[in-house]
Amino acid sequence: MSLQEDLLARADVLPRRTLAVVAPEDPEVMMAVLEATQRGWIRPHLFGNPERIQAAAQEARAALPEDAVVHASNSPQEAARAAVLFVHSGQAHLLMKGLIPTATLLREVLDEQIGLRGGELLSHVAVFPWESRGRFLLLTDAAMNVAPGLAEKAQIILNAVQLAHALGIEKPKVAALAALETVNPKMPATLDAAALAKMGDRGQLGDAVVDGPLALDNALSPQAAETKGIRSPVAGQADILLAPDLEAGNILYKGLTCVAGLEPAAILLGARAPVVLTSRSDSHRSKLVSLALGLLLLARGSWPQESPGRTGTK
Ligand code: COD
Repeated sequence: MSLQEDLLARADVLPRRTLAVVAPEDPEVMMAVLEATQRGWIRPHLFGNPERIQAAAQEARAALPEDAVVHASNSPQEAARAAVLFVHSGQAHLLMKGLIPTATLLREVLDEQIGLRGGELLSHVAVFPWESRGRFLLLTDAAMNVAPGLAEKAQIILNAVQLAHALGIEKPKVAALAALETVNPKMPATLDAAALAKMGDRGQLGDAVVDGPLALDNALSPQAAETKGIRSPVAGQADILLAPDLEAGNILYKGLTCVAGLEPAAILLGARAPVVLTSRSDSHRSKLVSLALGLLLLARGSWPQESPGRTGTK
């Protein structure tokens, strides 16, 4: 069984949840949502333009569940606002991004009145199934935090560690990435990485092993680490890659998908509910596995706030 299939099978036995989808006006989103519905994972509520949603369902050759569509025709922002409010008010357990720019959705998620802030920093984690190594590779943050400082990077690591634990990685190895493995005062990413490594040593970053700075090859390739003589419990074996900023993270994400052909799942952590946040160009499989991640996280019950009225059983 592939790593992705294993995740899907794990979601098959979890309680059914209510999902709010923002602008699912795209066949790839629709296929993922409808497959998740058929597998018994979710009750979907689809926020957006009804005609375009119907057209996407037809293109995906799938029938929409009755009463699933919630009218929000004017703009993707209107759909985002309505869907976020739906989750905020406890009517859905998780949120999913459809055909809408990431920043437009995130602004609604961050809204102080109706948003999903949970008191922590929100951050994005991508999960790549690395089949040839038989394990998952997590990358953060490729989509939300533009230029995180040291404190933000620490919280970004804590969020990713939470997801790694949900995936069954007991003590994830975290590589704080930079362009090289030595500290260079002219390269701020190396300074942050060294400080994070020390925070990790002192137990400030949860149940994880953190090291840095590490260049990408040193983080992932045991041979590269050996050739360079790097003695580190993380080198060559990283489970989580912390990017120094969003540009680097996003380029690495797209490199892994477009060049290496890996199919990511992706999710936002730190909010009051899991937010499934894949790239608009990701496949329906990628979106389905991302939904499975959201369900796994909910099943661990580690969310900052759960509304009392929610029902979590099939
Ligand atoms: N977690 C918690 N609170 C946050 C976070 C966060 N990660 N980011 C901002 N906030 C809070 C701030 O403290 C503030 O109170 C409020 O939200 C607004 O913050 P600003 O002023 O930074 O808000 P914006 O609207 O200028 O920016 C927020 C975005 C998420 C839109 C911005 O960070 C962004 O554009 N991120 C990148 C999104 C993107 O384009 N990704 C592309 C790759 S897919």
